[in-house]
Amino acid sequence: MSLTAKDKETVKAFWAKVVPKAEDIGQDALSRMLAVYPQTKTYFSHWKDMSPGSAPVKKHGATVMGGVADAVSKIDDLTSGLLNLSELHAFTLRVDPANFKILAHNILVVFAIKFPSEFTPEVHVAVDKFLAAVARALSEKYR
Ligand code: HNI
Repeated sequence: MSLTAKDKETVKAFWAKVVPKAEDIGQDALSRMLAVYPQTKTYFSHWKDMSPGSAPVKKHGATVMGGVADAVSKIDDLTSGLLNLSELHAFTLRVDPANFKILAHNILVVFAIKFPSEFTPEVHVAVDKFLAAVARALSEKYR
């Protein structure tokens, strides 16, 4: 399902609230992904410590949220905007694209926890569509 103009505005407005907490959200989402979907741990076996709140989890959580922030700025053309990142995950990192949906789910869960009043059903729908579109764009180079 593609994002309507209204969805895009909703995502951008919500993102303004996310930005100050992005690092926190990133590490929580990543920690949850690794704990609840342990098959995702295979990609991070080079880290010294994969436990929740560890230095690499914090750092990579911030990196991933930086990637999502970049995607917000490219919301009108995610496919070409995320082509380089897709190429990296497909050819260099060899991440199974099923994992993009798993991370998106964990990001949504953390949004719901951190923003209990702002994360309305309307925001939920728009952000869910956006993260699904990001996952699709990241999967582009796998074809
Ligand atoms: Ni992902 C590196 C963004 C999902 C495994 N990832 C990055 C980088 C960005 C990024 C940005 C740093 C790129 C660089 O160095 O130039 N990743 C994103 C985004 C999503 C995502 C926006 C989805 C929303 N990545 C995933 C998933 C996995 C994943 C689901 C595996 C389960 N990513 C990696 C790995 C690296 C990585 C592995 C390299 C990390 C490292 O420490 O070497």
